[in-house]
Amino acid sequence: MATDYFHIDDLLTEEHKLVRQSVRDFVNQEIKPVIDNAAHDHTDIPDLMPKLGAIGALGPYIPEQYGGAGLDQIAYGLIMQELEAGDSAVRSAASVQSSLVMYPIYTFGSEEQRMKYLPKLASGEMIGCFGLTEPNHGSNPAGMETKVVDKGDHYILNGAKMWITNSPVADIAVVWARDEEGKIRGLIVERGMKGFSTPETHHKWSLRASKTGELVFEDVIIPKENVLPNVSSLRGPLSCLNSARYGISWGVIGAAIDCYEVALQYSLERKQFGKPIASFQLQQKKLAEFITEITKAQLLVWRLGTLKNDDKATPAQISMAKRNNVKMAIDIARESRQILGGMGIVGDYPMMRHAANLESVITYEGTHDIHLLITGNDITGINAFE
Ligand code: TGC
Ligand code: FAD
Repeated sequence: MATDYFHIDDLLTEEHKLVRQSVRDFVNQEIKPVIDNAAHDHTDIPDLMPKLGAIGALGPYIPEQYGGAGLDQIAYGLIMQELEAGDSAVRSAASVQSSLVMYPIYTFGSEEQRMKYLPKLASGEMIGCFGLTEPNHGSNPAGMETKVVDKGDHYILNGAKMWITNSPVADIAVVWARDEEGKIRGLIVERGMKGFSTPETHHKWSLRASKTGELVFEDVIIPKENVLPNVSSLRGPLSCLNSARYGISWGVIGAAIDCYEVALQYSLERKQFGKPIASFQLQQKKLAEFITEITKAQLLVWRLGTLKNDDKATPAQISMAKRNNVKMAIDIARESRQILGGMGIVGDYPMMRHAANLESVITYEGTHDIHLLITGNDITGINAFE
């Protein structure tokens, strides 16, 4: 994968390029050869998390003292891009662990919590998941019903979360719940706690190489030391989403480039009417538009990354990038499949898999329409959610 029409590589450091190359090599060696079968059979990629840990893809921007790689936000984005060129399920695994589990423990956790969980999450020895969405509250997490009650020396947790990436395989879950005062609290729930179960969601037609499930809490006793001390409002979980949405806006460029490069190559080799199909204007229009949209998306995330490095990226800017880039990628996956004709529907080529995966990506971390309303709110000052 080398598509770089506007020489964005000139804006990268040597470290960025080295990180990108090592993740690209990993994806070519460990993911691409097995991903079609994993997606087809709805199975995990063996030892994915320790392998991601070994290449520094879990918590890349978490400081090294906690097991992270201490990299900047551009490096994080490049890692997500390369992983999603393999499959959105692989990027999902890395972004949930990094942005939705390690980030809140690092940002809102005590020093003891950081030391207890972050190194094992960074190495992939421990798998985490993030529970915000509920059966009755997806786009509107402020309505959450999961309840945590203070019992003096411990808390009791009741409720349910739904659509949780990696819940069936997670060792811990960062769970958001409302307390008696109506405040939103973050809790670390551990597998094995009595009353905690994680039923799997079956029959997905998207992200088939990723496990998705529920989190069910029936009078789960939560020790006080498992509560994140430095968060008490919706701002907490929503700030985790900023980090994950940022990663997605880079990641999907990887999926789009994978589709574009396969379609370009195929169009140069496949002959109809005595000529390569790349010589037909209609096919060139598609390919030219793909590279134009990919380039625009690359420039958007590069600038967003520099803003994020300076801690200046706003949630609304991140929403714009997530919405634009996911739509760009899903459109390219669908259109590029057509360039392959009948061959576009078989698993030897990645388009159908990417397109199906991107149906989840355009939905999770805030739907396409929710992100548009976030932009609308930002530019007009009028909240159209309610
Ligand atoms: P609103 O009243 O606007 O805000 C409540 C408080 O939160 C603050 N805030 C944010 N803070 C940080 N980052 C953000 N992005 C923030 N957005 C809002 C806000 O300033 C306020 O703070 P304060 O101190 O004044 O109280 O909240 P609202 O209830 O009107 O909702 C706003 C809305 C709709 C944008 C938000 O709820 C939303 O983003 N909804 C979408 C839900 C969502 O994205 N869920 C994702 C679940 S996780 C997931 O999908 C993981 S997939 C993982 C994978 O496999 O990769
Ligand atoms: P709803 O909120 O019911 O929305 C349905 C439709 O209504 C959407 O089109 C939406 O845009 C539209 N809509 C809603 N409100 C408005 C409005 N005000 N104005 C206009 N239109 C509106 N969640 C987690 O917490 N952790 C995870 O790890 C996680 N992983 C996921 C993995 C997968 C594969 C999937 C599919 C989802 C995952 N999610 C996760 C949940 C995801 O974040 C939600 O699906 C998403 O936020 C949308 O919520 P919903 O499905 O309840 O849809």
